[in-house]
Amino acid sequence: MQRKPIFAANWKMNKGPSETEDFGKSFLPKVQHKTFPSDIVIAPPYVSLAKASELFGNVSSVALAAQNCSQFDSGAYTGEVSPMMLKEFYVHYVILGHSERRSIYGETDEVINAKVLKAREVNLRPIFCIGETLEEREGGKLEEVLRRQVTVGLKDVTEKDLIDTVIAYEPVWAIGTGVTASAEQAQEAHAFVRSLIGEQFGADAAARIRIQYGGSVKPGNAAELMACTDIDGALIGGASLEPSSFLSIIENGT
Ligand code: G2H
Repeated sequence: MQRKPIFAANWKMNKGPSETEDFGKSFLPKVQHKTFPSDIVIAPPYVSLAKASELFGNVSSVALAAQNCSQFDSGAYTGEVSPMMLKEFYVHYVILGHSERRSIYGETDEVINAKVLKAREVNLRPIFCIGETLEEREGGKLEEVLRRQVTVGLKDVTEKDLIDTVIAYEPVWAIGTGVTASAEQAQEAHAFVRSLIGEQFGADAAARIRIQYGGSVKPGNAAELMACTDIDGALIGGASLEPSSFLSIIENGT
């Protein structure tokens, strides 16, 4: 099964509107009027989405993502942003369940599941993040953790909605640390996640779903990781902040 790779820049809490504009000025000429064999996604902070949609809204090779969304439609939820609000900024994807949301903001598998379902109600495509801590891996709990995150996080998702979802496997010990999972470690985890999707949604869904790798992806390691059978692109933090570095990862990994 041929799956289109997807490279997504997760800027985290970096780049307000003016820095987003600077990035756009440098990145746009490199991607405008070009077709790529992969999907390219940029996830700026909420406050930079208006600027990003102004810059990239008409660029067919680039889609926008939000880094989070509420599990509710509207109402008394101070500080929150609903999936419907994001649609006004030409946002097509939303990162959900990132380990920083899980560990710093206490998001549980159940909350992440509610967000996935709410995002799908308005056709946003979740980039659904999973991954184990070093302690869990060393304690022999890798498969148990991934199984729980996938089973609960994707509960009640239909097969059709699942195909519009991207999974990002991000081992927590590799995030922002400069330590990358080896290609063997990453491939092994990706194959296991694909088998979990097979159990929960069937063989066709397992063959079609895209599973990105995330965790210290750089221009120098992208090719080796992306050559693995079950790795379909990357979710990139630090190395996506520089236009040339993000583009090198896309080019080296495709
Ligand atoms: C993992 C990744 C992007 P980085 O969080 O989601 O960040 O590439 O900086 O490890």
